Amino acid sequence: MPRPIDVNADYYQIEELLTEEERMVRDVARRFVDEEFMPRVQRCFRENSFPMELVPRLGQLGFLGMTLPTQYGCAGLNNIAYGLVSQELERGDSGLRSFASVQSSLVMYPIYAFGSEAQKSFWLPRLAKAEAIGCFGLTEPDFGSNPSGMLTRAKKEKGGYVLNGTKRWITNGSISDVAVVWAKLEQDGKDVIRGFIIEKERKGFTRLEIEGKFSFRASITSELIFEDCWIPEENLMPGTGGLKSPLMCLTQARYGIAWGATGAAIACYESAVDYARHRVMFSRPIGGYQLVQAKLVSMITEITKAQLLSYRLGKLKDAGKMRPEQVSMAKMNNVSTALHISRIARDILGANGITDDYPIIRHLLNLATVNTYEGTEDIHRLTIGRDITGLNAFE
Ligand code: TGC
Ligand code: FAD
Repeated sequence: MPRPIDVNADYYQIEELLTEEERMVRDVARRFVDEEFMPRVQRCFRENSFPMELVPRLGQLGFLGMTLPTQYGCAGLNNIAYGLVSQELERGDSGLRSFASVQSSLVMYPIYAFGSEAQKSFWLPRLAKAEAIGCFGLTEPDFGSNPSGMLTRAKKEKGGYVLNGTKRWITNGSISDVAVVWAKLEQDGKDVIRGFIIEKERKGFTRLEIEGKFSFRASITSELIFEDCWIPEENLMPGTGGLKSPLMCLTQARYGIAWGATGAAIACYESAVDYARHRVMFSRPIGGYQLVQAKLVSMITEITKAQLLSYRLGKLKDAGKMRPEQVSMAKMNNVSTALHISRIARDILGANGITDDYPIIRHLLNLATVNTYEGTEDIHRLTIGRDITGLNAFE
């Protein structure tokens, strides 16, 4: 389906708040999605594959690690530009935005924030150019919302570490060249969560693709298994120490998701408005009926509120004032709103709403995952609840 040109999801002229550079970056992402990604997405979703041929393009366009410094081959752009790119990529598909989120926020960010100079100068330029693909292993089969309970262990041995454990639900796991993996290491008689860089060739490292997903079908999700996997000492990221290290990465990724989910909502809204204006039932376009209009109005109102939340969050992030709890609010609100919008949009399309001739059912199925990963809606609600009451529901 061509993108309707006469529908504008920028109801509050947020465009005017953007700098020329931010608009330019956004427009590059928009063209890439419309011209290169959209013609492929239906096939990928049907076949449960990621369009690997576009991976180098993500690097060429500067979309990987785009806020990191130019010294490491990154674009050095601000967080509004990063947010706008996330929004455009997820207007295409959550799997496309996820690819960029994982590489940028969950692989390049920890290497940048916690890595040695040697790790940074080796990995960051390669990851920025998409010469290497990365994944992030935190979740385990029995430890999702509560990663502090993880069972994966690293044991110190002469010259390196031996890893044992299983990570599950890992985006890009089986197509990655390198994994950032979190494991407990005994230090001074205490278990401390540390981050390790693990190349795919390491003996004892197995990756298995998870099959049977009805969500994120244009994305690869995997299990990582470590069985006496030896890695050298220099693969430990020296700056990591405690659960706070992976949680800091999640804050970066959740920021991008808050913007991205709105992109998926916009795709659903645009498709629904276009459909409602043209679909005739009882001899009038359904968009002329008050009940349908009420649904469309609630969609654009929620999209506008989500855009403003993201924009303000971006300004706080660029000013170095953003708090993780503020990110929780934007992730929770914008994703659950997008999921709700996708459901209303699907309803407006009637039977056509369940086919992949339109983007809506694909976004709806994807958003069910986005509402779960990177902290479920409940976890973010409880995080904000803890912040405003001072009482910890997790204890
Ligand atoms: P808690 O005591 O709250 O925190 C431990 C330390 O970390 C600090 N902290 C954070 N720092 C930065 N950003 C955040 N978001 C932070 N949240 C907490 C905190 O201040 C503390 O610091 P310190 O100095 O006192 O040590 O830890 P807890 O065990 O009570 O857990 C809290 C909870 C439940 C919120 C946390 O575990 C959590 O966020 N759970 C959700 C797990 C999750 O989101 N997993 C995501 C896996 S990755 C993924 O889904 C990738 S999808 C990628 C894609 O495809 O796009
Ligand atoms: P659980 O933690 O078992 O939660 C189940 C339900 O219980 C949820 O509704 C939850 O909100 C609720 N719940 C849990 N605790 C509480 C509580 N204290 N109070 C109230 N309710 C609670 N992980 C990675 O590490 N790397 C990745 O790249 C990655 N990619 C993913 C890609 C996909 C497609 C998916 C589906 C997941 C991915 N994940 C990844 C894992 C994801 O982060 C976890 O699924 C998520 O954190 C939730 O964990 P869980 O699935 O174990 O759910």
